[in-house]
Amino acid sequence: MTKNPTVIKWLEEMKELLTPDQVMWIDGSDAQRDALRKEACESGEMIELNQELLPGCYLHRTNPNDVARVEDRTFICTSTKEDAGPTNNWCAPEEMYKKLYNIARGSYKGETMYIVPFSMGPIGSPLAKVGIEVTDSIYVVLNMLIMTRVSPKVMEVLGDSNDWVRCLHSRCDIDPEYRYICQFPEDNTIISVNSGYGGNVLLGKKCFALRIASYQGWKEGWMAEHMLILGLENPKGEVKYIAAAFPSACGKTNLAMLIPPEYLRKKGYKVWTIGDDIAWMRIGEDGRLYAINPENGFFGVAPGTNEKSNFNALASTKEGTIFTNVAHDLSNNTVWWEGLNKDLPTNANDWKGNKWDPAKFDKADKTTCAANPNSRFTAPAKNCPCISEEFDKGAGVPISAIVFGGRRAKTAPLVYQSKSWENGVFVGSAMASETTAAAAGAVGVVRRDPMAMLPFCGYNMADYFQHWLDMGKKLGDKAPKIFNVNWFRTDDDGNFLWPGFGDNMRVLNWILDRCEGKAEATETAIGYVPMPEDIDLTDLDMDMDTLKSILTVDKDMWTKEATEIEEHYKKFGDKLPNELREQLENLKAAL
Ligand code: OXD
Ligand code: MN
Repeated sequence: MTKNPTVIKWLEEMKELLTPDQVMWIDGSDAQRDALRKEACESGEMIELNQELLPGCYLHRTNPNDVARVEDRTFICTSTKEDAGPTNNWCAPEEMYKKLYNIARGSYKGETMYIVPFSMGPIGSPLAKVGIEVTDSIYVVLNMLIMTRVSPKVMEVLGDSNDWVRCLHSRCDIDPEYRYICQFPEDNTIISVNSGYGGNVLLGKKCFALRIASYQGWKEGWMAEHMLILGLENPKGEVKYIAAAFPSACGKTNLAMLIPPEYLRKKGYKVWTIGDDIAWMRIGEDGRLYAINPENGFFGVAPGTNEKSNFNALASTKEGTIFTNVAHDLSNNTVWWEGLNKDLPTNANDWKGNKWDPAKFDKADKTTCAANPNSRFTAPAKNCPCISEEFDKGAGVPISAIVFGGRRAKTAPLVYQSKSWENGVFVGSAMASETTAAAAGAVGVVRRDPMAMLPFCGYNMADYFQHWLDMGKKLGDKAPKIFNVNWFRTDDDGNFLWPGFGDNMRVLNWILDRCEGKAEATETAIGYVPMPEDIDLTDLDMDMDTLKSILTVDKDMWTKEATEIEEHYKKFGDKLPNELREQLENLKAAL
């Protein structure tokens, strides 16, 4: 498949370490994929679903000890601890290689070593990068075929270059005691052992496209961000692009695939999806910031996805999709999860494969769920009814606005615009979300998650903030405008005041109007807030007073917020960029 000496050398090392019985290059062909699907069904690794209702769709169950990303077992292995920074687990590369090689040694015995050459981003795009994953799991191969672009062309494009990411995955014994997800950014290397769960083993995604790529972006002058990308088309047919970062459980996939309210659809407004999770962004020849989605599919959370909450995501799962840890509806050999519809299946197996009793189902008790709360679908992006025609083009789309957001019951207004790029970086660096009743632990606890990158930044986060500031200097007046949104303001009884979902389009329209200098705003201590009449409430059951209430900036709350940001910043010590310290002082003074 290749003459690239660096690839040949690494694969030889891997063979020697892992001692597989056979080696198979994955070529992206339908015939090879079909044979692997068949083999996985025969071994019980996957279950073939109803091929009339869900053609090309399969169900997989992971070990119950292995159902989510494991942040406490995720390491950034740089030469010095300082390079990994205060927000990452760190281990010296030498020590970690030794430990992981000891765990993985001989672990492919009796198995096939699958070699998956993949491109993150359209093959050959100047914004794309190449990786090679070796794995002993057919499930991983089949997921990689959906989530990335796999083809012999990838190796052609790579040629003799050494600019590719080495990805080693071994299931070993799925032993949580020896589970490690390790990034070696200085060596373009990722090693994942003892897991079979998507986020830990589809190494193109979080490990490469965020942790390794953020480090590469820092060194090479571009950005890898935990952001969705969408295009908003107005009735004149003009499309403007927005990139948005939110911590988990804030509706990123829903926003990426939003369906505008009816009155806007009738006028001719449309939303086009480019990506739902990751954006790679570079400065283009015209000086603007261009973004691609490096992925080729969606690895979405199933529970809560339904025709109303996200019609387009659900439609994306109807063909060629792998479901992981959802319930198996035996009545028609399809899948089910909490929130799909109101009809609890009466003849189903739960995500562990045990008979599920709907009579025992209690919404408040996650242990009674049919589907694991973090159950997933791996769906091809091309299935999405609103996928953008720019999705597969390598040039990327010019970003007009960057949007940050979080779940804040009271503090943050529905939307505000930062006062400058530096001020926007400050807003992103202080991003926070409140924990919900859905997760264990106290409700309403604020977790700071800068740019939604806390678990994904592959180097010192203070350097990452500086990199953002440096990118702003390079972009100058061509820089996207930076905004913050909060769909989650509540009244005193905890009821949401903003309808969210498709109605978020009303806010996106204000954001784009601001980018074009078309909308007014009120200057507050934290930034520019809309004039209430500029948020279009047509057909909404919402009065002006409620809208005004969610646009307020409360001085006392923000004074407390400023104190908390100061505390958050202490972690970074002297490395915190001065510009951000100044921004904090400006905020305090303005309050
Ligand atoms: C994801 C995540 O799976 O952010 O996308 O956890
Ligand atoms: Mn994500």
